Amino acid sequence: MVALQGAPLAALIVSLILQGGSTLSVQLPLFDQSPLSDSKSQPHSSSSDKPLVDSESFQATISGDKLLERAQTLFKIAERSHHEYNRPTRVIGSQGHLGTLEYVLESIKKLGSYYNIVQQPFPAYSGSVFESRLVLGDEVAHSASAMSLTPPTKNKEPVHGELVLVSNNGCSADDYPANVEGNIAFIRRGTCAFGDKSALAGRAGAVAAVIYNSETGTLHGTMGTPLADHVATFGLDLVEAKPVLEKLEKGKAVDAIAYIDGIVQTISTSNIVIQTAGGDPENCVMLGAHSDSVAEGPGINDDGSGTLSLIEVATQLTKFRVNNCVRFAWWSAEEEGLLGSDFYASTLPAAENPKIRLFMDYDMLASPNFAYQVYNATNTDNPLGSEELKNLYIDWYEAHDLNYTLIPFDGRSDYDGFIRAGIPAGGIATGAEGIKTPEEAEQFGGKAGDWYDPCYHQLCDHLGNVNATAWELNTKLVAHSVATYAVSFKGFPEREPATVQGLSQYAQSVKYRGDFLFW
Ligand code: DTR
Ligand code: ZN
Ligand code: ZN
Repeated sequence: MVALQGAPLAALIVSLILQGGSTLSVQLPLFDQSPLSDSKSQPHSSSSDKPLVDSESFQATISGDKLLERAQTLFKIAERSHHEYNRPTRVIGSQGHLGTLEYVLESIKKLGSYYNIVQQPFPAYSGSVFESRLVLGDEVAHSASAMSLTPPTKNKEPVHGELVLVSNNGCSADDYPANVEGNIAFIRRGTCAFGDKSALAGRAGAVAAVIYNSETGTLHGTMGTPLADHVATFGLDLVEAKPVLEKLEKGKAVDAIAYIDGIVQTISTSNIVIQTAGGDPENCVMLGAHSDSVAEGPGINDDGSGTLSLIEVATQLTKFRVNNCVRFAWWSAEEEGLLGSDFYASTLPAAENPKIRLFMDYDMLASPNFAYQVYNATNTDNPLGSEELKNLYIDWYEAHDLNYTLIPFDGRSDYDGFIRAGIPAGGIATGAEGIKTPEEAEQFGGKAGDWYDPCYHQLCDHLGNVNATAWELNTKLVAHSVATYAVSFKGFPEREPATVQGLSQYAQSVKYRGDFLFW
């Protein structure tokens, strides 16, 4: 699970959770940057001296002030990126993100032997598009958007060619006519991923690809994992595509110029996963938040809030004993397309997968114009148990006389890889770029017509961008979710083997990879 490579400046003895749940201490390289600070592990009294965790006492340990104090530390960490990015950020590869990982590790190491810690490295990709333009005939295509993780055009210069209409949805090599070679493929959205279409176009010799939308709206897509065959690829709005399409269908020629200047970098980053030394290792409740932000800002709400809630919950849990094991994860590269959680879930050994009874996602818990949102996971469309988890959140909000709304469970955060791996999942959030309705303003307060998080993916996602009430309250709910399953899975369905039909149904209904469409 952990690749031990490189010549680390800082090597630490970290307990490794082995596949079977046993533990081993190894020299685990951590960062090539500065050695971690010198905190001494606090020896903890044996777990058997402690009271069994109960939800009420555990929730009582959660304090909003402590969360806000941690947020100040996190913002200072984000500021370490200043010299490279001219702004605070915790994007993968930045000092701000490395500092975040260091902060998570340091905070957990202080808790002594209560947890075993694993750092799971994986290759992530980060793309930047500096400039792009698409000209169709004589017109600049204003809706054209270079896909995330697209390669640039050849030599980062404009390429010229005829637009060549690809048959069907361009998901098979046969759909690409011979004259795609040296020209620009014009492909309809649908059936397969944008990255697959781009690779097929590349293999057919296209110099660029344009994928036009099959429904209304702009097409901001991602290529997914970069492949050698990918060519520079744009998404295009249907309204702008239609006149071009009509000409091509009538056999008329349409010239195009495509230009993308950008880079795709491979960055080695890592997930951090910790597990209680106590509790039944065959039955784990797992929860996660993402440690990275977008490049545009420090990500204090997204997902500093979830990251810090998990640190605080993990810290307070050490006052108690657990019956079932509790596993926390801080995912990396969520913002690049859920890469860390996807890597973890898709590489779980077959014997390990069933030990995770459920996964709970905590991404954006403190939006300033918040709504209490619960992912609308069901047992019909998702692995059995997802609905019981949804009901746990609903019951808690109802018991506290609070309103909540159900939001689509559509692959926009780190639960996605778990559902694909057949593991029940769900979670709560407080809203991103969506607009608060007048009804929601009545239910939750705040401002109708504004985004739930007006600073979503922006520089202003800083210390002023959290609602302390929502954050503390939701962190208590995180504690409740942990306490409930750490005590017992009574009434919670046994894990079922994932059905191929169920998984393909989910895969077909989910079009997002994090913040981007991917098919
Ligand atoms: N992927 C998250 C934001 C996010 C999670 N779920 C939703 C639902 C609707 C909009 C946004 C989100 C991020 O890290 O940006
Ligand atoms: Zn985000
Ligand atoms: Zn997020």
